[in-house]
Amino acid sequence: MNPPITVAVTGAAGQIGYSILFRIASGALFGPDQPVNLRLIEIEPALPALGGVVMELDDCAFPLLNSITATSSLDEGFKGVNWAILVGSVPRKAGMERADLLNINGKIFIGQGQAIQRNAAADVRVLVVGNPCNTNCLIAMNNAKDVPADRWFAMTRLDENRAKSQLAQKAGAPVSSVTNLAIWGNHSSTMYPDFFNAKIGGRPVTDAIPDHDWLKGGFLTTVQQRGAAIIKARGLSSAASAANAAIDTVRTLHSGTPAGDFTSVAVCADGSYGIDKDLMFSFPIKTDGKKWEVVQGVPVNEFSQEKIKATEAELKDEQAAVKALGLIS
Ligand code: NAX
Repeated sequence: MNPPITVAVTGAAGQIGYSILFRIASGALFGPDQPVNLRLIEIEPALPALGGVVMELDDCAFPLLNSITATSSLDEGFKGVNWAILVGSVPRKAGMERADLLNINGKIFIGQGQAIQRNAAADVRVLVVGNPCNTNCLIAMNNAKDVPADRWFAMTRLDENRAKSQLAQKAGAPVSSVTNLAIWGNHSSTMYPDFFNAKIGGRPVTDAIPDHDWLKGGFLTTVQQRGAAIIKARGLSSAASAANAAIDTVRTLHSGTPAGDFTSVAVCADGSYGIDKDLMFSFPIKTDGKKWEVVQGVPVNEFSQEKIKATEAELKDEQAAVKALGLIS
């Protein structure tokens, strides 16, 4: 058996927490030979509920679950963590402006960034799920300058998975045959699922699906509005699929992308594709499980360029807003 990997999850008593913890503990994240320590972080009022989740984790008797710590202390929660999955944040409520949301959640991610820097293992990697995840990640990263910029990620894999599923259903093909699906930009309704470069069974999607009006219209809006559709149907936001996407993201970053394929995750922009440096921007990424890189040379036509610029503009606005609030320098 390998030495345990320590994983922190914030917002551990929430909906996504309830879906993700059992899968991490069962081995879905790092495989059947890899023990894990779970460090579960919640705000004080949610600790009793978190206690119930811990009881259920105990009751599963997971062979790979080496230890569980449940705490509201960030220093204790992030002690020695190799992976931090930052889920906990405050949802937008009726009457709340976007600036209010950025302000409330931004403060959470200042404290968490600082605590990660103080306490985490030297190899720590961080995935931000709590929304607005790109900008929350930017804030945490800015408050943990000793943790290298290539360790910070914000989740767009749910958008990638949603897009793959829609394309597979339209083409009548298995979802596993859909590859090379890049999500560009922000995890919001402006993100762009790039069907032009995606493939189904190795063929361009634009060949496999002749209905280009659907690709440019219904497909894009279905993927972009999927979160809202789920809230409308369920009365609650997506949780199991979000937890699944977080598992997919960490597993891919830990174990690598298949040859010739890529995945999508928001990373600190390095100037690739002309995107403003330092925005947390979703790109096509390839990795061997240790180092990752933005895949270069993915063709961007006029249609795609317009969409990519729109999502970049939204992220620049968010960046300006959190700068104005003094949350980043
Ligand atoms: P819940 O409201 O069910 O759970 C959030 C949990 O976070 C609560 O238990 C709360 O006590 C805790 N929390 C709040 N502030 C905290 C803090 N400072 N430290 C630690 N814990 C804190 O929300 P849930 O459905 O689990 O969603 C969590 C976040 O994921 C939300 O911000 C949501 O918008 C975001 N999502 C992101 C997605 C993505 O693709 N990036 C998709 C799904 C989801 O919408």
